[in-house]
Amino acid sequence: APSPAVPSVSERTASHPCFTCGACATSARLHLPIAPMCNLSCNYCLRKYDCPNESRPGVTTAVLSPEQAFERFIQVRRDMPNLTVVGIAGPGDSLANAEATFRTLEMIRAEDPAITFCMSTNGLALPEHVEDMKRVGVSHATVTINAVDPSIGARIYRYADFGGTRYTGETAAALLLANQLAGLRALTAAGIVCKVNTVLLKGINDHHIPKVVETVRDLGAELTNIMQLIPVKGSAFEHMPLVSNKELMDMRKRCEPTLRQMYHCKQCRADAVGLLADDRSIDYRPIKID
Ligand code: CLF
Ligand code: SF4
Repeated sequence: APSPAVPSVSERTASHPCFTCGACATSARLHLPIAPMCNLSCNYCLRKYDCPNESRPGVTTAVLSPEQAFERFIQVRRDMPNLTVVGIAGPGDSLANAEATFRTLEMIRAEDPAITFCMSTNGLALPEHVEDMKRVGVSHATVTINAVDPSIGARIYRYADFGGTRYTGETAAALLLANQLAGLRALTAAGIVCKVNTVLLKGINDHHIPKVVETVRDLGAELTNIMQLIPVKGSAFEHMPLVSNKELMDMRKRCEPTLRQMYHCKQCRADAVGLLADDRSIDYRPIKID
């Protein structure tokens, strides 16, 4: 029997609801919440919520095993003929849970060569995993980069766990940055289409974001997604000043001549299902009793 048509990378981009604005009203994505742990500590994060780098902080997400995630994929593909993308976006970091992430993607890839794989990461563990991403057929990736200067990064990150050691301060920020930039370069060299998410932090990186956008453009990123901070109660940035929609739009417009900007991000949950503007995850989450 002929195998199902495997789309080219540009066809995958055209049907990816985050990378192509025109696809977001028609193409659905499925986030599989299989990645609970994190190797980084961002000041705007409180680990009991979804990773705010990619996901809206909400109620605690039920974490799935790779087998449960595979079952959910089969179920959602049956329910949604317009499903084009499977994404791994937390609730922690996809690569701080590399075993679960790649086992899940391997199982799905064996079943479906056509579905597009998308991964989101803080980038700390990226250089050591680009080969794995290629092997399972990840075509799209998001790296969250909030600063390209360790003295600014030191105000955003509390610590970074790498190679069995916990780093803090500018050492942590410099290590994170080196891995993010090397990882991004390796991804784009491998033909993986990359987006960079940046959280706009008033008084911390607002003046610096154009530099971030230039830097990631030079490493081959296709677009940047400058996002609002959603202050999480109990996090170190709980009382950070809010960024207005106008301030956010002004920053995106200012960066648009440097690199294509994303304007339609919904700051999705780690278990989001369906169209970006119509999250159906409630239909798939187990009923919570507490
Ligand atoms: Fe998910 Fe992210 Fe892939 Fe999209 S979401 S891993 S790139 S498939 Fe999209 Fe949601 Fe915004 Fe992310 S709207 S939070 S940008
Ligand atoms: Fe939290 Fe995400 Fe940062 Fe990890 S990468 S500390 S989950 S915001």
